[in-house]
Amino acid sequence: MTLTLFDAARCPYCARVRIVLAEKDVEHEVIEIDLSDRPAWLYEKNPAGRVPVLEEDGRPLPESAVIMEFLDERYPEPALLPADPADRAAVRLLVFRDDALTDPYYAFRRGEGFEDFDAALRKLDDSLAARPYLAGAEYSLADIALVPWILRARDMLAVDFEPYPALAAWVERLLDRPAVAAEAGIVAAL
Ligand SMILES: N[C@@H](CCC(=O)N[C@@H](CS)C(=O)NCC(=O)O)C(=O)O
Repeated sequence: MTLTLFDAARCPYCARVRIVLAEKDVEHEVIEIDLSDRPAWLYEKNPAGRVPVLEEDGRPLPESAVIMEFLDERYPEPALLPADPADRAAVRLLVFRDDALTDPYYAFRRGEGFEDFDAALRKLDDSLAARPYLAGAEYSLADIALVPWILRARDMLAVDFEPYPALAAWVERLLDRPAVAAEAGIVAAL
């Protein structure tokens, strides 16, 4: 079975897939896409022309949330979705509502003020004050889905996490994992 990730280092959606592949230690090839001059053939793999695309034996799969779940099913160890359907649904809901974090992140990045991003970070901080991981006691796809924006906020937008102690502790907890630490290394090199 051959697995190819069409990737872009700066892309947080690709980061999700990179982290899942690293957690599961899956052998794969990486093709870096220059998004400012992307090849026409990318649209054959994803009509939206976006990365990530993961191709297994010539079958391209776009959309990071779908790819993450595909990888969790194809390579079940370590499991990144809980066993119980209600708990799985809770993880999926956090991923499905990722725009609660990403919309204010991009608005802040566009220079539209910090207020909404601050509110989103405070919400995450509140929720992480009650549990070690976003969906509860266990690390899951929900953490992987959101941490790419947090790492980029910290390292590329110079956001200080001191006002969000539970969020800061969660980042440190995640950085203990080699898969997330590797992604932090990619962000540091951007
Ligand atoms: N919903 C997609 C979003 C992917 C996405 O927006 N990727 C960006 C890079 S971070 C991209 O390819 N942008 C190029 C474009 O929008 O034309 C996913 O989750 O995979």
